[in-house]
Amino acid sequence: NDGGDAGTVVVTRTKTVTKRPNLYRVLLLNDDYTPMEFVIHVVENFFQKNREEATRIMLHVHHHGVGECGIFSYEVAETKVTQVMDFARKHQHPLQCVMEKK
Ligand code: TYC
Repeated sequence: NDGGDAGTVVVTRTKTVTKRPNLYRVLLLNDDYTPMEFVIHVVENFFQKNREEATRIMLHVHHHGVGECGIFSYEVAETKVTQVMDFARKHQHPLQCVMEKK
């Protein structure tokens, strides 16, 4: 050998490091005043559920006090909460929407 790199083979192996995204549940809370129809509308329009699924979620919240509308990254969950809260306020309903870390 001449002291150069002739005959040297470098093998590089890469270890994949995957980071699971932090996920957040977006929840609706029950109250005595928000109309059922309004809640169904919210679930259909902000959480892309069909009428049947939206009705099921609304009734779950109505009977159990709280219910899940979806699971999202932090940014998306925060946007959903803001959109729902702004929409409820605009229509003068006390509907509450919150997020919690999964
Ligand atoms: N409890 C309300 C009523 O009887 C309906 C309702 C359901 C309100 C779900 C809020 O997140 C809610 N009109």
